[in-house]
Amino acid sequence: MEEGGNSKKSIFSRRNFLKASSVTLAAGAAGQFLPTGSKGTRKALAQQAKPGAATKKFNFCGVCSANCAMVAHIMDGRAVKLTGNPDDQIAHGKLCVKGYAALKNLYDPDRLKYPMKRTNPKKGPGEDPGWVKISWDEAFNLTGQKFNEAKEKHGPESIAIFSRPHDWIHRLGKAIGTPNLIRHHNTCYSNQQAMWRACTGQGNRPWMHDLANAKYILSFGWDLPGKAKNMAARDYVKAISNGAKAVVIDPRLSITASMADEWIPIKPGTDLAFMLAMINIIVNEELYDKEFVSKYTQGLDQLKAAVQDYTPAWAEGITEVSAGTITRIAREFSSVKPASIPSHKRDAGGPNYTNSWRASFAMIILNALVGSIDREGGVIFERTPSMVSFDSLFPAPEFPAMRKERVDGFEKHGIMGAMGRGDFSTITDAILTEQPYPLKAALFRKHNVLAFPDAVKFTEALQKLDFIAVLDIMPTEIVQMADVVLPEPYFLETAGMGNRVYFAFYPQIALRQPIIDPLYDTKGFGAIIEGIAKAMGLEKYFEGVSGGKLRQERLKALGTSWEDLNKSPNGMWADKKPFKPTEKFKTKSEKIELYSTALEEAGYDPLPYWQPRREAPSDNYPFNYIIARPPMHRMTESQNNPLALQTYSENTAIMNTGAAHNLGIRHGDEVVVESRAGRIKLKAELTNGIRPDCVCVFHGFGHWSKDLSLAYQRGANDGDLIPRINIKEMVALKDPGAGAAMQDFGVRVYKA
Ligand SMILES: Nc1nc2c(c(=O)[nH]1)N[C@H]1C(S)=C(S)[C@@H](COP(=O)(O)OP(=O)(O)OC[C@H]3O[C@@H](n4cnc5c(=O)[nH]c(N)nc54)[C@H](O)[C@@H]3O)O[C@H]1N2
Ligand SMILES: Nc1nc2c(c(=O)[nH]1)N[C@H]1C(S)=C(S)[C@@H](COP(=O)(O)OP(=O)(O)OC[C@H]3O[C@@H](n4cnc5c(=O)[nH]c(N)nc54)[C@H](O)[C@@H]3O)O[C@H]1N2
Ligand code: SF4
Ligand SMILES: [Mo]
Repeated sequence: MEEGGNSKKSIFSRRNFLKASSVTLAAGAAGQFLPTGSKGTRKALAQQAKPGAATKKFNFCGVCSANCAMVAHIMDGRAVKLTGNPDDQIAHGKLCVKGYAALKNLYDPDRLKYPMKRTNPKKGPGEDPGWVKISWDEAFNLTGQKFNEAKEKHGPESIAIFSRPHDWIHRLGKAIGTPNLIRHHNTCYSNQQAMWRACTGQGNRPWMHDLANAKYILSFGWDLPGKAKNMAARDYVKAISNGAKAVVIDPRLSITASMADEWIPIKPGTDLAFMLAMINIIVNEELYDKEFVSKYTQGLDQLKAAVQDYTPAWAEGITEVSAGTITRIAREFSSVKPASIPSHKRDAGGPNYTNSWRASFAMIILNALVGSIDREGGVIFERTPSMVSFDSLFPAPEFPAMRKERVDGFEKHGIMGAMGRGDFSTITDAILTEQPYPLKAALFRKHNVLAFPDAVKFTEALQKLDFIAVLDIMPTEIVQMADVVLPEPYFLETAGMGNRVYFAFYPQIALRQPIIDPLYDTKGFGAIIEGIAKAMGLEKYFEGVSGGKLRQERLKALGTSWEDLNKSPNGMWADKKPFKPTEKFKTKSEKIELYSTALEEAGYDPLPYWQPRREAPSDNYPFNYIIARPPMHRMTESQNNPLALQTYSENTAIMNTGAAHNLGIRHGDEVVVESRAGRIKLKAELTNGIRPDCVCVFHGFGHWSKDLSLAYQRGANDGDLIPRINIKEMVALKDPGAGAAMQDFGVRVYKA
């Protein structure tokens, strides 16, 4: 690959790649994320019926948020195999490599087995917490007492709950009276969510895509096949096998790029310029879908006026992709039907750069211009069953008054602020400086230390808190920072139901049955939250609340029941109705707003004007830093899984061969990667599949918890290099999604 180059053909021809991938499939489990048909699964299921054979239970995968429905095969009380549920819209009978490996998590000997308290007050890497086993009563009482102490001395807002959104968590937060429910979204997809809300009025961004029917697929860093997301890989391969053209714009030769017709290694953080130039061509040459645009969008004239200066020649200077290539792709994209730009979380529209929200905006506009929003071959709004709400079923007594100002400043962002998601970038400085006010205690669930920008500093900040309670399943780094540990069962030991979201052309629900009895002295999430509430004297907010009743009422409203779902021969409930494209969108104008009035009202640019990223590489830090994740690992949760480690055992600094050699770095050498925030040491991995000005590090490694016996000290944490942002800086960035700018800084690399 040349730097500053024009588009390049993929280094693999498509046919050779597919041939090569089928060889890998035959060779081992690592390749199983690619679809191979569900015949084998059906045969295995048929065998279950025979007496003396394994019994089967239904569940759905909790390793990632795709939640593929699974069938568990149990022999003599032990789960021996997981397979995909053939009737699930998402799984289509297949799991991915991470899902198949989930049994190793279930039976991981390092799992948390009972409640514990620490005896060593010192916290952090290298400190032994001095765990002591305690009873559940003691765990609840200690947590309740410490939370109440913080509440009485410093106000309820001095308690923060770090957790993904959940009914029980919302209830607990309101009962305590803290506005500080802090979630990870601004490191993940908040930009995309903000922009879909602004342009289409959807509460969230769409989670699915009709890739199988697309004839032209344009990816700006979209790489779900490279995450082993089965449903995406399956349809991507199907589309290109049916003759669709795939073009991947990515500084790195991703797995998606390796299967594409064309790989365009764009300069990082400049996709917005490429997209604006595409819009310029499509609008000026009137190549857009006239019927769709006039019927379902508003703001074309303002958009046209705004993009006049954004010519392909202008974009060439910014993106290092030739004007000819940009023009050709704009024309192809708007003439082949259906064409679309799939997008998920951390692609060019994710919270990677300070201009990423504008790129997310431009991607929505491009999809709208070619009529690919909620249409065949395009981005699809998932069709999920409507659910009775927790609050309507369990109305609460009046909640205490709550301070509006959040400790992470998230309420200061119009559009996303209202959703109360949370900011992982600003929380560290807020704790350290006690601004806007002091935080004294925290409850953590499903969030780990290594997920925070500048994780080293975040760990330091946590040492300032008086008390930390952690709900977890494994002794990860956040557990090492805990005063009290409240262990939960693994999802395979729990009951529940899950809407199909990632592939929901029609409403469908999957059943979750405990596949074995819980192995340890754990308690379900709801029971733990209620236990804490009771110990705090807040039991009135949870009176009558029950997960069983919630499930039952939700199913009743759909005309079925928990009993029926449990009796269903395939572990699924479905309301198969034909797909009806959206006619009216949920914006003020009931159209897709190319000129967003919602953004304008909230004080943001209503159009995706050009803005460069915050911090391009400099003489001091000459490399772009790229973060991605490998197919076989899941965030910081799988590095103790022996199967995942067999296929990928530690992360590396992925560099361009020529650029590394210029620095005297050879494949396998130890190198230091350093940013203005920190430094990490790992092995260099050299490839031609990355731009010479980039270094890529996969996320998930660098564990310092000694209780993770396999994960301990493998590789390094990419996030030690990400500069945190304080509230003032975050507000000044005027990003409607309050994105964490995960890659918006330069790094230097040298031999260790
Ligand atoms: N296997 C696996 N799957 C997962 C996860 C996991 O940990 N493991 N995590 C899940 C979660 S929570 C998330 S958020 C998603 C994330 O999954 P993705 O959204 O696929 O995000 P990344 O893995 O970060 O990959 C982003 C891609 O963007 C490219 N990129 C970086 N900078 C630029 C740029 O400036 N321009 C362009 N065009 N491309 C760029 C990178 O090279 C990379 O190929 O994956 C989900 N699925
Ligand atoms: N440096 C860096 N930071 C990042 C990212 C990155 O690429 N690089 N990516 C960002 C993104 S996209 C995301 S989505 C976030 C994810 O960040 P997190 O949501 O914090 O995800 P993990 O780091 O995997 O940590 C999850 C924790 O939950 C625990 N856990 C798993 N299952 C259960 C369960 O059923 N119950 C309970 N109680 N605990 C459980 C795990 O053991 C682990 O301690 O990270 C963000 N932070
Ligand atoms: S894609 Fe893989 S990890 Fe995610 S839910 Fe499906 S099987 Fe599980
Ligand atoms: Mo994410």
